[in-house]
Amino acid sequence: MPTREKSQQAFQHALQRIPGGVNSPARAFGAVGGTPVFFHRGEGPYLWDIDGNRYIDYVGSWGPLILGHAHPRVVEAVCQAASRGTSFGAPTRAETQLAELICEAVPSVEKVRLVNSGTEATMSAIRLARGYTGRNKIVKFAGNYHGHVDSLLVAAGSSAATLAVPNSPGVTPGTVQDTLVLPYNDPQALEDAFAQHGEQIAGVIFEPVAGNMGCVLPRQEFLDALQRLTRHHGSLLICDEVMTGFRVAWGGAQSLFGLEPDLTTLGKIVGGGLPVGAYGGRAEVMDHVLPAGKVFQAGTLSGNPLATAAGVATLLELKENPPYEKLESLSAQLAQGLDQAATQAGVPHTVARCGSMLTLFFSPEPVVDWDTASGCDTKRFAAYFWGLIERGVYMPCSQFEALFVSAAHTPELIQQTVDAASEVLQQLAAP
Ligand code: HOZ
Repeated sequence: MPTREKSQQAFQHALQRIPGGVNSPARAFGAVGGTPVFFHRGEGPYLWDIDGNRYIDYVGSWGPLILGHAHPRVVEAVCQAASRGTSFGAPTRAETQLAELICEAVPSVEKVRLVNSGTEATMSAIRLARGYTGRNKIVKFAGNYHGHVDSLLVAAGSSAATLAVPNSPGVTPGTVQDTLVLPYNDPQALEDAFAQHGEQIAGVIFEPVAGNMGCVLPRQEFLDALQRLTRHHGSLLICDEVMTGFRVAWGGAQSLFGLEPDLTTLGKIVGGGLPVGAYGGRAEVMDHVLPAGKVFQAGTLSGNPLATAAGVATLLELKENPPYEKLESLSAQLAQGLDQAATQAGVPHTVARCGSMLTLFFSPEPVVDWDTASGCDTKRFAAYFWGLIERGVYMPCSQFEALFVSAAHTPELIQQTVDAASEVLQQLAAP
């Protein structure tokens, strides 16, 4: 049994100076118990912790590392950029190159602004939607996550257009009074909200494949309603592709489902593992952003040379050597393997997948929204997670996160993972 003594000590040390010992709560193991693993190296599909244990990694830094850890092309680009200076606070040609790659991949994006995180991207996009339309209300969906933007940190109200309630101390009722929370995948709830508030709705922000309540697929009729109702009422459709952009396809989820959003938010892969976000859309809308227009948005390190170099190198690699067929076959192998293993063990479950993001839900019912996601057996998930850690497999530490397969994984590693999961699931099912 591998020990993690050094990780445990490092966590105790971190607790003295960092709230909760972590710089983002998602990595604190709160949902699975125990203490987080501290890492010191990643290469390809593997991570090594500070005790020297090796893991097959399915977190991939929560999505950015579609090429695997320390991809040589990305490392080379970052090192070269660093040697020329890390930040100028002034324009570089590489920023335009990254913008062009994004616009080429995602045709609904004609102009794009680079920022530093997915949170900044969604925050800026909803400000732009409000500035552009002159309206105040934003619709979001329960169980969708758009970073820690105050007005989007709203509890899951599952009935249509419920009164929004902030779900973090520090988020004032006033901040969220213009946020309408609706159930995901429910076209009727959307129809009702527009019937009631249509003229006040600036925009609707949504994850085209939800990744923050586990991986939840959209129903086509829900997507159709999003497109139709926003167009009809003059509201902006804001497609949050921070997770799905360049992940489920080169053109993102919108290319898979035939969506034409007004604005798209990106992050994760677009920065190749460095802090980058982006928001873009129709030129006529984007030209409302300062200094072309009047909607304020700024950032000292936005488009900085290091992050931009990592992003350009990653997108060029994806464009020149597309890994999407390989990712599809590896991910299908993993999804089928986990499904079979859970079935053989007699563990009630359902598997959801879109491309290389997927979740094994400990629920016998299909998961379509937050209500069905929150009914999963999270205790069983915690035992499954730790069983996999003991066997050298690192999965997201919550039932409500998607796992990611990278182009550096192989069929052999997927088989090893399925074998490990099978052992764990058999143990979980044992009386
Ligand atoms: N689901 C989160 C990001 N989309 C996990 C990462 C984090 O918040 O640290």
